[in-house]
Parts: sequence; C-alpha cells; structure tokens
Amino acid sequence: MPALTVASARRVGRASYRLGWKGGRKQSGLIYAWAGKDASDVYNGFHSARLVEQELPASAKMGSLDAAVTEEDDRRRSTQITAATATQTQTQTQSAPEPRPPLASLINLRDFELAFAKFAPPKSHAYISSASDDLLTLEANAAHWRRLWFRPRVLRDVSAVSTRSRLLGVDVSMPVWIAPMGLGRTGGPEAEAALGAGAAAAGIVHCLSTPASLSVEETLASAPGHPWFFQLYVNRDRAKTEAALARLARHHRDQVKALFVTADLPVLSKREADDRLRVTTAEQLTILPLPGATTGGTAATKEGRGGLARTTGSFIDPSLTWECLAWLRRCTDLPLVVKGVQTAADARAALAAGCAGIVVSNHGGRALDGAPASVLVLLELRRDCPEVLERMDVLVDGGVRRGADVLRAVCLGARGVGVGRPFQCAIGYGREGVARCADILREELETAMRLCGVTDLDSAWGDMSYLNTSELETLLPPKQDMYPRLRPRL
Ligand code: 173
Repeated sequence: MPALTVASARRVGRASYRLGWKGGRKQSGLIYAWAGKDASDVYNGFHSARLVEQELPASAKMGSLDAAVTEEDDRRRSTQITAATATQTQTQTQSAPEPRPPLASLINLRDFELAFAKFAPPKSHAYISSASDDLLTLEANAAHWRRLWFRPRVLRDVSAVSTRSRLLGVDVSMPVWIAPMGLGRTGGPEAEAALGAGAAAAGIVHCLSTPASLSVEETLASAPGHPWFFQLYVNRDRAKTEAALARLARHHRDQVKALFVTADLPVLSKREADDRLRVTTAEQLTILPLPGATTGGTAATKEGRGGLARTTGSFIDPSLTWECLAWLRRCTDLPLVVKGVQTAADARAALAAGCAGIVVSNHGGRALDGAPASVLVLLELRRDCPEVLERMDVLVDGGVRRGADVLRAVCLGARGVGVGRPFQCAIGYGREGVARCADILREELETAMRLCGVTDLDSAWGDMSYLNTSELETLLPPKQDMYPRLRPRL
C-alpha cells in the first residue's frame, strides 16, 4: 500500500487542489476512481469550498483560492450536482422524481423523512436513512419508546405549561438537541448552516459533527452568538484532533459549549442501503446489483463498498480508550460528554472519568446492530446507577419522533433528547424547515405534558410515577451477578 495515494483534482475557481489520502485500503478505491480527473462536482455535492481550503496541507494545493468563488457559487454548484445526480439516478431506475411537498403540509417528524425519500437524490437518502446490517437496532429504537406507557394525572391546572430546560449549562426552549450527522449537504445545499440557523430560531442547540460538509466557521456564522455542541471523532492522526481542538478553543469558545466524544463507532459499520449506491462519476450514480444479480460487474460493484460514511470515515481512531479522555482533557477545557454509552458500567466509568455528561446512544442504529434500544439502556441506568443521572447530564438519542417521547425520556431521568435524521431531512427545506421541525416537536411536547398533567419539566424529571415500565422491565438485562464468569480450564 503506497504511503500517499494518487490524488484527484478539485478545482475552485482558478485554483486546483490535489486530493490525496495517506494509505488506507478503504479510501484507495475512491482515490483511484478519480485519479487524474476533475472531482470538483462530486466533491462539491457533499462538501463546501472552505472545507477543502482548511483541511488540506499546503503541499496539496496548486495555485491560490479564487476570491471570486463566493459561497453562493459554491451552493449553486452543490445544488446542480445534487439535482443532476437525482435526475440521472431516477432515469436509471425508471421512476420520475417527485416534487417537494410544501413545507406546510408536513405535520410530524416522519413526514419530513417520507417527503425527503420522495424528492431527494437517492444517494443522499440512502446515506441518511441507512443503518447497520439488518436494521434490528434502528427498528428497536423506535418500537421501544412506544412500549413505555404513561400514567397520566388529571385535574391539574395545565393552562400554562413550560417546555423550557437547561442542557449542559445552556438555556433551551425544550430539552431537544439536533444530533450530529455527517455530511449535511446530503440534506440540502444549505447543509449545517440550515441546522444552525434553524436551531437558533427554535431556541435549541445543534451538535455539529466532525465529518460536516461545512467548516466550523461557516456553520457558526449561520447564527452568530448562538450556542453549539461539537461532536468529535478522534483522528488516527492525533495531531489533527489536537489542532481541531485548538481551533475550537481559539475561535469558538464563546459559541461551542460542550464536546461530545463519539465512542460507539470505532469502525464504520455495514450499511447496505448506502453501500449499494456508489458514486462512480460526477454525473452518474450506479446502482450496485443486489446479491445474486448478474448485471453490473465494474470494479466498484466487486468491491461493493460505496457507502458515503465508509468512504469518509476511515480517519476514525479505533484505538481510543477511557485513558484517552485524560489526553482530551489536556487538549480542551470544554465539558466532555461521552456519546454512545450503552451499559450502566460504562455510564459509571464516564462519571468516574469526570465527564460532564453522557449520551445514551447506539448511533441511531448505525453502529452495532443488535445493540439495545436506547430507552432500555436509559431504564437500566435508572435502575442500576441512579447516581449517574443525578450527578451528570444524561442525554439520549435514537428513534425519538414524537414530543411524547421527549416527555418519556425526561420522566426516566434524561436531561435532553437528540433527534438526527428528521432534522437532516429538514435541511431540504432550508432553515425554515429545520425550525418548523423543531416547532412541531415542541408543540407535541406541550400537548403531551398537558394531557399527562405535567406543567414543567423540572418537576417531571426522573419522576417514574408518570410511567408504566412493565412492558420494558422484562427486556432489561439481568443483574450481572446472575451469570458468574466462567473460569478457563487449566
Ligand atoms: O453515522 C455516520 O454516518 C457517521 O457517524 C459518519 C462517520 C464518518 C463519516 C461520515 C459519517
């Protein structure tokens, strides 16, 4: 494996950039596919111009950035490519693209996902909607919130209710945050800027992802002064992570309020819907044949790995350990939150490591398939380590689609609830879409509170009297001492 793989080129105005990656089996296919060609259009479909300027070392740049290339040009190019790929793929699959339903016709979070499935480029939809292997955890996340029933109280004055809350020290209009998803341009040309501006309009916080389409600067500029969280994937090249954290501290301390270190995805999982659609040329998406099909047969199909996450995520360091949190602490003074906790034992470990919080998460079913539904882990924590919920901000994400789910989570002891895919789909409607998605959720939460006899979330926090957990209790893991460890034969 060569140390530095051949580069393809990306042009920005008069300047061009050689794109290359060091080693990396998984990335080499992508690089070779573009070797010697102009990769601008396909790159622009998913990333912003500023990002390449910021990420590449000087040695990879040929010429200087043309100041005439404005952000607007960049957006226009992104819109063109996403529209072109949509049309092309629709032609290949013989189905006509459907128009975007009016925003006002979307009345719940599922509507955003369903609408997106109709009008979005199939590659973008595949990336956003996909999850690991057999989708067991994806489906369990959604199904299990519904198995947590309420025990509503009546004849309480619920004429005034407040959804206001505090999340990792930030005042928010409701305890909901926009969960980090990579590559915001898969949602639409405004990408993470729509999430930032929409979140600010709705009074909630967006957790910006490491593999974002826009640079941190571009995203933060979408809502000056508004608070953000930042999701960190630790890079195999630790110096890159150190530099990214230094930049956050130097330029963005007043806006970035917490660092969410993702712990549940040391390697990219297998997401077949995303893998089957491979970008092979700027104008064309080729659909990989289903298993057993006889058509196709390009190098791409043999490899069968066209997943956007797989091709962009091999920088993630799989050697990260609890000990590394001490190193991270030296690199940043932001509050640390471990994202992806799935057992009481790891929740205790995060508390012992001095974290400000955890996110109970299985990456929206995009990490280990067969991992427990998030609501079950939250209930396990409530049963086995309530002190963690008392002493840290415990957040949760995965499968939350209704305001009532937010109330369920708060009653279990969560301080906040992350929502990912619906917001990423809402980017297709720009910042208005993102704000509307949040407003819908807040209205649902208010209604659920009123109907449950809850007037404010502080009083409902951790209050199990509002819940009937019996359907979920039988699904909880047995106490660990039930099965003593086996001793190997000597
Ligand atoms: O879930 C994801 O898709 C994800 O976390 C990711 C990781 C690396 C690159 C792009 C996305």
